[in-house]
Amino acid sequence: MSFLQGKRALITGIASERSIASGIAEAMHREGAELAFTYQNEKLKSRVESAATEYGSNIVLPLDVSDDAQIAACFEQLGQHWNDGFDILVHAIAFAPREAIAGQFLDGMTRENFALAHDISAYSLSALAKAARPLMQGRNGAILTLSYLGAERALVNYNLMGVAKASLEASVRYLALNLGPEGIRVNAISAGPIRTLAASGIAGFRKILGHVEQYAPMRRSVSIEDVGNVAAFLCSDLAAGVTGEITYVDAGYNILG
Ligand code: 0WD
Repeated sequence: MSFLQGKRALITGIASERSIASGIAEAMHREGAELAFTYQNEKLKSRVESAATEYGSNIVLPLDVSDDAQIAACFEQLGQHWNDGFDILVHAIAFAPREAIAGQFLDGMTRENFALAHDISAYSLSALAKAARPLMQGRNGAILTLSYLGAERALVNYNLMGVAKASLEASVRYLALNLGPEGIRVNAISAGPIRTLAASGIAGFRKILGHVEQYAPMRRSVSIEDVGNVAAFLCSDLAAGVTGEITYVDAGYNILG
């Protein structure tokens, strides 16, 4: 059905083929979108380049979201490739120091850790939205980010990342309010636990996954394909009436009491 035919999407956050962003790229490519990619550092460059090649893209740009100059350069270069603009921005980026996503909440709580986690995991969404905005005018654009249940519930070990995700989810709503009049929608997917590089940093991740597989209504965890398909839908014109929403792709786990 190719419901993203004619759309252009910038995908951030590919660190491996297991990354949620890889599942999103796969689904968006299948639905006909033209893709561009960013990589965080030189170590990840060749991996992201091979992903781009797989999806017929030659737009691969450096982007460490902690660096304002890189954000500006990224969208300037993107504008050279896609000079009449682009439609979809996928933000699949998060970071917190390891000691802040293990053990007791207060143990890893320092001013530095708090600032860093919020900078990379929450502020970066608004920073990218601001830089992307001029290129997304007049095209029924969509911005999508990734969150987790720890944003709204106190979950063991998720700790500081939960606070940063709460900020991210609030940012989704305020961005939706700000950008709605320009036809740009902003949404998040709250994904169930998936084994990725970022997940491996969370203490006790295997146990969390096992718990979901045992108790979620669907009695399974979700895959990057599950998330990718919903991401493609949310960023397509099929979801033209949806903005400011947090959509769960978690096999129903969040409804449990
Ligand atoms: O269970 C999970 N895996 C869930 C992940 C459940 C619910 C939500 N999420 C979220 C994450 O919090 C994140 O926002 O999904 C998003 C994507 O995460 P992922 O696919 O699970 O993880 P991964 O494959 O590691 O990609 C995240 C990437 C980083 O990877 P590493 O592991 O190298 O930190 O985010 C990127 C980086 O490539 N990233 C950055 N990109 C640009 N600038 C930066 C940065 N400063 N820091 C991290």
